Amino acid sequence: MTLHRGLNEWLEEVVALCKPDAVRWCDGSEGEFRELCRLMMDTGTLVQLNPTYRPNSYLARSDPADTARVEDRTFICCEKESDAGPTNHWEAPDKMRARLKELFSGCMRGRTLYVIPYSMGPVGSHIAKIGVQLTDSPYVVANMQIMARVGSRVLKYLGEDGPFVRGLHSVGHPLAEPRQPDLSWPCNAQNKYICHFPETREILSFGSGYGGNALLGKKCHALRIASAQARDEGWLAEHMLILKITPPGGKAHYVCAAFPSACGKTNLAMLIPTLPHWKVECLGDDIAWMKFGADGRLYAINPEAGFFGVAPGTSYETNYNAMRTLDANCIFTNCALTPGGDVWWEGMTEQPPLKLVDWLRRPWTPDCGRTAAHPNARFTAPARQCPVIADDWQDPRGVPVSAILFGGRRASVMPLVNESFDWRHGTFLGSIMSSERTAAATGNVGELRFDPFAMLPFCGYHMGDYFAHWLELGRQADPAKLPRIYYVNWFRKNETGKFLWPGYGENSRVLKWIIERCEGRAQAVDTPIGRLPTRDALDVDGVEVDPADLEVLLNCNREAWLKDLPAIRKHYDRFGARLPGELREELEALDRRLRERA
Ligand code: GTP
Ligand code: SPV
Ligand code: MN
Repeated sequence: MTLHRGLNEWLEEVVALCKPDAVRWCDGSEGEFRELCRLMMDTGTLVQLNPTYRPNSYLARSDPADTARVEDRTFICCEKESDAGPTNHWEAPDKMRARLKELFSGCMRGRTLYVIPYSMGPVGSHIAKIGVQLTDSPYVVANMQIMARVGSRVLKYLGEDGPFVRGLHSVGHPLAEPRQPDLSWPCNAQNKYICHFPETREILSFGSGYGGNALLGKKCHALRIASAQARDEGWLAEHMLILKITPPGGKAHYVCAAFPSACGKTNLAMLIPTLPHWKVECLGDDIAWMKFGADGRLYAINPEAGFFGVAPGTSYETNYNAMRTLDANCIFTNCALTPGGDVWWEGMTEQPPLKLVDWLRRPWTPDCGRTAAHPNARFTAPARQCPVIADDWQDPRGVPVSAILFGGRRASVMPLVNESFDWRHGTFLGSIMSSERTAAATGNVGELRFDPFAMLPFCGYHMGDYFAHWLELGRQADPAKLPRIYYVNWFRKNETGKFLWPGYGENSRVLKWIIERCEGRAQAVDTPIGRLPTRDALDVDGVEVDPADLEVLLNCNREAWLKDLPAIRKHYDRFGARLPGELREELEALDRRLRERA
């Protein structure tokens, strides 16, 4: 219960519309988590994993029609269509509200409506924000408990009139009386709507119970709504990990990195350096909110409290720290189940188990020709359990950022690492990011698309205005105090499709060069595309890379870049008059430099 009038009135309206059987205020306690998990075991939503292996951990298996974010069902509903821009689906707020009103009408019959007050960021931090999600999904409640700071303490902080983002969510599957048995994963696959009203800071999500569609604090609030708020208030809400890196005997630096979904944020955030005496610690793996401090530097917080990470490919070899984070108190979704009652996914062990139950609850053997886990199978894990969580990960002041990395999956063209000439050029590099699509969203895996700043599916307003916002913040800041901007690519391949760079822990070599650049200690060569490491500046001592491959990785390939320019021009043309002139100038300057004689 709360004395917050705005919240009470909104709740009353929603109850009248959705007609739940009961309302429950979530307190965020451990008892509540266990109680809801027991409830979900009764409905078949969860199975408890063998507590000998993973105490207090559960496996959920979703409806096969509800396994990832649905970008084509995601809408930005601002008053003017032109404000949503060419990269978002738009609908007029009134029209969308009317349509949703019909869908939400009676949609919670037979269910409990849960009230989840949550804070994105440490409660009380000047960078943090409050939201309240109303949902009929206990799975969402349990996941939100891990992913955000949830419950009574947030409500108390909100007081009687504090501002909050309103999020209404329903799986869209009412239970007709009397006592219709529930499905193990109720959803409404034919009628998914993930709708954002950035002007009124509201989210309405219907029909899906999965990940970013349903855990509204994450992509819907912390990126789509927050990006619009950040533009209005002069800060940044970004799809970025935050890590802390300490050179041997040196001073710690903080680095943020924006890679598209399933392109390596969780892995980089928890990396174990292969370089001796370098230390990497984790502050966040998916989202960063950044504000300028009184000293003129850019400070970042991780608004989340947990990791909703890609399971396939995660192993003790590739990401030991993630594996250890998963030891207890986790929810796994769409992974396979072993006969001993533990989870498994592709890549977890070198040899698959001889027998499994796959994510579709069918018997599975290694020769059956299907994957056992869904490619977008995920774990939900408390960040505090990460063995390398930085001691200052919850510092309400945030941490000062030394460098920002952009990157994606590019089999060709993009070198291993490239330093921008300055903030404006860095903004240019972010704006032309492209990456092969992954299983994190429904669509064609492998298809190359532009994904500026890894924000294509997450920017809550016109992408051209978003570029302008980045440029504007750079103009207002002291250039000497701005983070340096880099473009990295761990995914370069040879003709046979093999990765040229070993990646994972070896990426510490690239981080080392970046930190040494920030400290003015490492060499670079100017090329048409930016500053690349000189051959001796990148520490490749002991790494297994063919010298010829290294040449490719550290080379500015003028012909390949020139071939890419028409696509970049077309990409820019989409933004029309709202593409900042500076970026067009950057593109023409790049074109000129590429054509100059070497
Ligand atoms: P979201 O949670 O969807 O935002 O994804 P993410 O950016 O956190 O991606 P994640 O770290 O989970 O990595 C996704 C996939 O990329 C996994 O299958 C990893 O094994 C693979 N991957 C991560 N880092 C590297 C790398 O350095 N090299 C290669 N080749 N693959 C990598
Ligand atoms: C992503 O797709 O970038 C994710 C997973 O982090 S989800 O929460 O589903 O958006
Ligand atoms: Mn993500």
